[in-house]
Amino acid sequence: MSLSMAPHLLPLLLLLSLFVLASASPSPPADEGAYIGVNIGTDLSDMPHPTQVVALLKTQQIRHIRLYDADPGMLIALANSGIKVIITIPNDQLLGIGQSNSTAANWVKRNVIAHYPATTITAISVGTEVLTSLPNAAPVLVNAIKNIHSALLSSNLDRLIKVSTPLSTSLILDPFPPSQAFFNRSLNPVIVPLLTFLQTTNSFLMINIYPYYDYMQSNGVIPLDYALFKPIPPNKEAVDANTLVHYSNAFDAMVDATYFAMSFLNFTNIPVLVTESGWPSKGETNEPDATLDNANTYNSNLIRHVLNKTGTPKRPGIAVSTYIYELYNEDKKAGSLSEKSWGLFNANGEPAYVLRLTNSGSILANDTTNQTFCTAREGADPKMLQAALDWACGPGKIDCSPIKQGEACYEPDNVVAHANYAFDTYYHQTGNNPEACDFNGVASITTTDPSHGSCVFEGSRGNGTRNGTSVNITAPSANSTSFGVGVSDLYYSRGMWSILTVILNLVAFL
Ligand SMILES: *[C@@H]1O[C@H](CO)[C@@H](O)[C@H](O)[C@H]1NC(C)=O
Ligand SMILES: *[C@@H]1O[C@H](CO)[C@@H](O)[C@H](O)[C@H]1NC(C)=O
Ligand SMILES: *[C@@H]1O[C@H](CO)[C@@H](O)[C@H](O)[C@H]1NC(C)=O
Ligand SMILES: *[C@@H]1O[C@H](CO)[C@@H](O)[C@H](O)[C@H]1NC(C)=O
Ligand SMILES: *[C@@H]1O[C@H](CO)[C@@H](O)[C@H](O)[C@H]1NC(C)=O
Ligand SMILES: *[C@@H]1O[C@H](CO)[C@@H](O)[C@H](O)[C@H]1NC(C)=O
Ligand SMILES: *[C@@H]1O[C@H](CO)[C@@H](O)[C@H](O)[C@H]1NC(C)=O
Ligand SMILES: *[C@@H]1O[C@H](CO)[C@@H](O)[C@H](O)[C@H]1NC(C)=O
Ligand SMILES: *[C@@H]1O[C@H](CO)[C@@H](O)[C@H](O)[C@H]1NC(C)=O
Ligand SMILES: CC(=O)N[C@H]1CO[C@H](CO)[C@@H](O)[C@@H]1O
Repeated sequence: MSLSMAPHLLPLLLLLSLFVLASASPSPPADEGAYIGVNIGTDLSDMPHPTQVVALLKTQQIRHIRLYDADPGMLIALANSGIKVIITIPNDQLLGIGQSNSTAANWVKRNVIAHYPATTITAISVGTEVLTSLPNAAPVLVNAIKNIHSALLSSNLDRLIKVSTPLSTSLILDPFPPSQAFFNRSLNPVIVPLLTFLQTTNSFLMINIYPYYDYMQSNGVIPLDYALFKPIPPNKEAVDANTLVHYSNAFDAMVDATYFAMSFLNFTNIPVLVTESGWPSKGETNEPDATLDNANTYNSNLIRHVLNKTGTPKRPGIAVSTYIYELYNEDKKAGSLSEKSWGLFNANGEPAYVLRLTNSGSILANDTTNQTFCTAREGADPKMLQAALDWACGPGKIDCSPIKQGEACYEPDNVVAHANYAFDTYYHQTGNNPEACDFNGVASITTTDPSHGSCVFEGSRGNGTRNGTSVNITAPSANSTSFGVGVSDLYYSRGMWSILTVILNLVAFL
């Protein structure tokens, strides 16, 4: 069972975002199906400014986020970004809201009405794992939910903004086999009215699923590969003896356990939204499975699994959208090293690891995919470099104006630096075709970003995300349509990084 301690206690934010250009299209890409979101915790010693957080979300094409509060700075920064946000009522405000309609109405006025619809708030999470982390608040939980809903209702927002509350899977007893799972019966006085509310308002059950903890606490009963969605031999699959369904991963088994626990109480049509899931990338010596490789494997597989819309064995094809825990590593978080290490990114916007997401759509795919550059081979003959440079800027038809005198990539003024720029631009124009990075043997592919100062190379994340604290990329979104078709063409033909470069240049220019 997952611990209710650990990663869920801090205030977190979730963000979804559209890449700047996407705001030029009439509507965001289909969110009707399954999507991946990201939680945003803020317990960092150098928490980026909200505008930088939003810039990171945009470059990463993260379009759904969850916040652990309703921070006005974040909600303002998210305005007009198209990013869909779940905001949270912190546990310590539940009592007041549960006891008073007017407190609830004020909360909605201050944190929702003040920002909506510029900021696309899609749901309100009333508390976080209240039944496990603040059991004393259990008696007011459903009241708080209803009061918030009735405040939305009186503003006609109840159909647009869902209300729910994230549960810990530790409330589900006997989760395996899933067909025998049930909610801790002593909580039925809260769970039943909660499910009734979710059903009548077409909302979803929010649940936090942590195969990492299940695995850690299973004393070897749960195989690591099963927790990590790795392929396992059929004879190692977990079989539900009642349904004869085979489970090849812990995540699906827990989602099905959640469905069964609900149907045990006769609720059969409430969708499940996984509000947290993830894997830590670092840990203490007694947390040997909190590694970069396992975190990468879990999150890469989770993203592919969710976006593949396979559903689960009990509900095949039914979307189980999931919010990854979490955007940033949180160095100030209390607890062991693993508690601080759930992030996909460091505070400076560098990916903690390079997700393996080839061919799984756009989210996170291109930014945390291993970046490559094409530069002059070390020790290459300067005359051959000059010839290759002349070719690239001539018959090669790349834009060499940035290496002209006075331009961003002119310094350092030597043939190696200029060839680096020209080779890399050519290489990216061919869609990173390795064969394009040859130039008679004087060029080679590298993963080291040669960008420097305001000279941003093709394929570079640029300052905006390489150093997530240094650039505000908010200006272009307001005027994105003015980029028009030309930019979109560029976008599709040359990949998003060249666009980012264009935007960065534009921002610098403005
Ligand atoms: C208070 O909220 C509840 C729902 O939580 C609603 O049924 C009731 O009518 C509200 N009362 C007032 C005075 O608005
Ligand atoms: C069920 O919930 C009650 C009340 O929160 C708690 O005291 C009890 O330990 C829980 N049972 C299990 C098996 O977790
Ligand atoms: C669920 O429905 C069945 C059949 O209508 C009924 O026998 C059972 O008592 C119900 N269970 C609960 C928990 O309401
Ligand atoms: C994706 O779905 C197809 C069928 O819908 C399935 O065969 C395949 O194994 C799934 N892939 C992943 C990674 O879940
Ligand atoms: C990127 O790929 C290169 C070459 O395949 C590899 O050496 C490097 O470790 C990778 N970088 C990361 C951060 O995974
Ligand atoms: C990129 O960052 C470097 C150092 O952090 C800075 O000198 C340079 O001006 C920045 N370039 C842009 C385009 O912001
Ligand atoms: C990022 O940029 C900020 C402001 O320019 C600077 O203070 C900080 O040291 C930079 N961080 C890194 C990791 O380069
Ligand atoms: C980013 O924008 C915010 C708000 O407009 C501003 O307070 C902050 O100083 C800006 N940061 C940089 C590095 O320009
Ligand atoms: C951005 O758009 C506004 C109106 O939507 C316009 O007034 C302004 O001039 C535009 N700015 C640029 C740089 O195009
Ligand atoms: C959104 C986006 O730029 N996606 C691209 C990510 O990279 C793959 C492979 O390079 C492209 O095919 C996608 O178009």
